[in-house]
Amino acid sequence: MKDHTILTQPPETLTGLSVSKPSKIAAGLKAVIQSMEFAWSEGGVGRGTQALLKLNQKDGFDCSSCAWPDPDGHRSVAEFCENGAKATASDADTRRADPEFFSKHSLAELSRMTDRDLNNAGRLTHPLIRRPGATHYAPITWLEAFALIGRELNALASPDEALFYTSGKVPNEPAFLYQLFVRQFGTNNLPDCSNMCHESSGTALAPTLGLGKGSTTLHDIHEAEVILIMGQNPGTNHPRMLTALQIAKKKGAKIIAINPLHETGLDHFKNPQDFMNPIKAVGTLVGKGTPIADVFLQVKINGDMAVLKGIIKHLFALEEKHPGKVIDHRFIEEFTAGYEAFRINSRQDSWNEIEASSGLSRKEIEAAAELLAFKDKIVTCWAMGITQHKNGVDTIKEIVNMHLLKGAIGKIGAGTCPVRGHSNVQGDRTMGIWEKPEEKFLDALKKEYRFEPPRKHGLDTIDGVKAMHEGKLKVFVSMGGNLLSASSDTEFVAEGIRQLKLSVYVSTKLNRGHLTTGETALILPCYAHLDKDMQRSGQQFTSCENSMGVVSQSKGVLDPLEGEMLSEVAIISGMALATLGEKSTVDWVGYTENYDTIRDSIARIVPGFENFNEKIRKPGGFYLPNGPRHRQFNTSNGRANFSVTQIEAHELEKDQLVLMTIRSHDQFNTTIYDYNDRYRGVFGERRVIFMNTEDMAERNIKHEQLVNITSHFNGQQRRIERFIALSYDIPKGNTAAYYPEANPLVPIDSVAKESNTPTSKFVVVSIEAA
Ligand SMILES: Nc1nc2c(c(=O)[nH]1)N[C@H]1C(S)=C(S)[C@@H](COP(=O)(O)OP(=O)(O)OC[C@H]3O[C@@H](n4cnc5c(=O)[nH]c(N)nc54)[C@H](O)[C@@H]3O)O[C@H]1N2
Ligand SMILES: Nc1nc2c(c(=O)[nH]1)N[C@H]1C(S)=C(S)[C@@H](COP(=O)(O)OP(=O)(O)OC[C@H]3O[C@@H](n4cnc5c(=O)[nH]c(N)nc54)[C@H](O)[C@@H]3O)O[C@H]1N2
Ligand SMILES: [Mo]
Repeated sequence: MKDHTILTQPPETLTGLSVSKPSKIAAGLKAVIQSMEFAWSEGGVGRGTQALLKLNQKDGFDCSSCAWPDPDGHRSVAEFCENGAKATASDADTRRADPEFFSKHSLAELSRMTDRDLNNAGRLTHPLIRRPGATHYAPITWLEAFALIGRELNALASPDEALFYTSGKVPNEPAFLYQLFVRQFGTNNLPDCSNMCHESSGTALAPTLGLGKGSTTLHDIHEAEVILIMGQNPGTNHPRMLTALQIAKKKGAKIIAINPLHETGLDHFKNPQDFMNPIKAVGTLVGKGTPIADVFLQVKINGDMAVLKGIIKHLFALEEKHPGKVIDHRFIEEFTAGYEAFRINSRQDSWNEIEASSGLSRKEIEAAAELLAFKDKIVTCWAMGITQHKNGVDTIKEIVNMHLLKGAIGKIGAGTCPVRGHSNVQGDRTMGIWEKPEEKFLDALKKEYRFEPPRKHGLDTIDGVKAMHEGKLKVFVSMGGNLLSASSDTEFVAEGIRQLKLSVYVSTKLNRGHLTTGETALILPCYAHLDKDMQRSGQQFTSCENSMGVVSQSKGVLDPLEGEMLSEVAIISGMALATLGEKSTVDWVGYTENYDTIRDSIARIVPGFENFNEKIRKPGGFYLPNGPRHRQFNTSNGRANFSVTQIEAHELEKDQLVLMTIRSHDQFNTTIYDYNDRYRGVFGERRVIFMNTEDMAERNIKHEQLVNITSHFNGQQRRIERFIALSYDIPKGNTAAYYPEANPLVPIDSVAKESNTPTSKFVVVSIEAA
């Protein structure tokens, strides 16, 4: 008898682990070889190389991997990294997940494939429908698909019964049209992946510095004297950042890395781009590479607040010894508010508490503070190891406190640098993808399009999932992404999605999220960044905003595979026309025929985009306005605000450990390219849990033994089984496993204060032999 259940998680079969010592050097020759192998195997030699040569070039397309900026001036021939090459190869795939493929495999069968095999099915080529009760996806015409969406949306009792999710690869032009469609339909239910990602950064930066984005440019990183890298694994997730760090190091910068793991890229780096340059190639890829971190603080998970408090405490102490040399009193006086309360609060923290919470010695923390004490060109970079915590917002406010104390903001070589994830996640927010839009933005929409936008705030990702679970939502539309696997609490999400009347996925490639569906489901295939987008007025380009607020062009270079894919702009316009019909005041057809007309509208609505069409045609694009960069703090009191924060106390029971869910080297979020976490020395397997050797001994668990993991939250338990325990250099009491395999453990209610971001880096678990 065939099993017709649709699995919501990857199959539990083990794929063949082999382990070696973690790598000491990031990138280097191996990275070059890996890039080429991926490009040639999936895209074919011609297509793969053609695409790679245009990746991140001024006349090319924006890498759909991370949001690290491209250099403003000269760009190397190979302006990409190994992982950008994997993402490109995956999009350039010549394999086709076409209707024939779907006729051969039921949803239940597909759900038994690994995530890698689902991605390897190839590019989605035709619109597909899963009709109520059907076992398979079947083809449907675009017209029928749009009409169905229109019918279901218009049948809702309220527009708030629909949820419109966005993943951060969607470029500015489609993102703008998407939010416009959704708001004309009548709701602000516009959650995005940012809610699970850097939401804590925006939430902390807006009230303190007056802008929910970072303040540094690439040039600032090059010019910095000290760079802190907190809760980030650049070697894997932002490899081109290592090039910037290498430049800074060569100019004498000191680097402080704060991480529970000795991540390879934080240690040594060999620039693979040197390999592409024949003069530099000789001798650069052999040898040790550039050492990166000068001080490495192997902090306990969530010990960062304590580290920052320790650093600040020591800065105050050094200021007493060297009055006027450590703290920038002039800056504080002229630009900030709340200093006194902050200063008094900073005195409260005892070294005992700081050491206990951080797992570090006072001496180690003081050594870091001493690197900072007499410098003011300081940049702090951070990512998910900081944001995905209950107190993520406060920890970022403490980072801001440190910068304000040193006057290390709004000058060359200094600033805050939240390192973003998806290539256009920052731009999507700028374009209005936000469940809590600003009134000013809505007013501008109203003026341009003569309609009354909804003012009531909508649902973010976690509240959206909860509303689904409560049966309050009927339609779910997903512009890219994979909410099922990316959200916390996989089973909880699945239960919600199954109650929907209609789920719609606009996607480039097949993922597990397409398999757990509402009563009816649609997959709508779209172009990727690298596909040529031909419309009535000729080839179109779009634009993306990188992590440092630079907006640049992205123009596809490959002929799309044979099939019926449409651009995201065309798909959104199709949905809007079918749903809004005559009611809409927007020229959806005109917008689709020529994206310049979308940009003309954006130019009238979004500050910083004036003369958009002209500026975007300049090679390299343009910078968006950034107050903090110029010491203009657009907060409620017009000043940069110090905050009063506390160290978070975590009460764990005796046998409990803390689990962080992290990315391996061979994945992009829920897209799994392969099974090798090369830098950490883990090959062939993702169902692993990294453990401290003493914690293993206490539990009688041997290296490579199978274990079951249970998470604990408010008396609830969640469980995943058959993971391989690996003895690894990680602080005692801490463990790590890969996202998304470990997501069923993350409790839906365990979220960061204020930002509502899942605490994906702090899951309380117990572990026992399987
Ligand atoms: N190749 C590749 N590139 C990517 C992605 C990808 O999946 N693959 N994803 C993209 C996206 S959307 C994002 S948001 C970024 C994510 O980029 P990262 O934030 O670098 O990704 P994570 O793997 O989540 O790693 C978090 C890092 O924080 C550390 N960490 C965990 N908890 C703590 C803590 O409490 N304190 C400190 N100090 N460190 C901690 C972990 O050891 C790990 O090194 O990367 C983007 N780029
Ligand atoms: N436990 C745990 N959970 C996490 C995290 C964690 O660290 N730990 N990280 C969180 C973070 S930082 C993020 S950003 C989220 C990511 O959450 P999502 O953004 O929802 O997930 P992705 O895996 O990036 O989405 C991949 C899918 O997007 C589609 N896609 C790719 N390119 C395009 C495109 O150009 N256009 C369109 N329309 N579709 C495209 C493809 O179909 C692909 O399968 O996950 C979060 N979840
Ligand atoms: Mo992210």
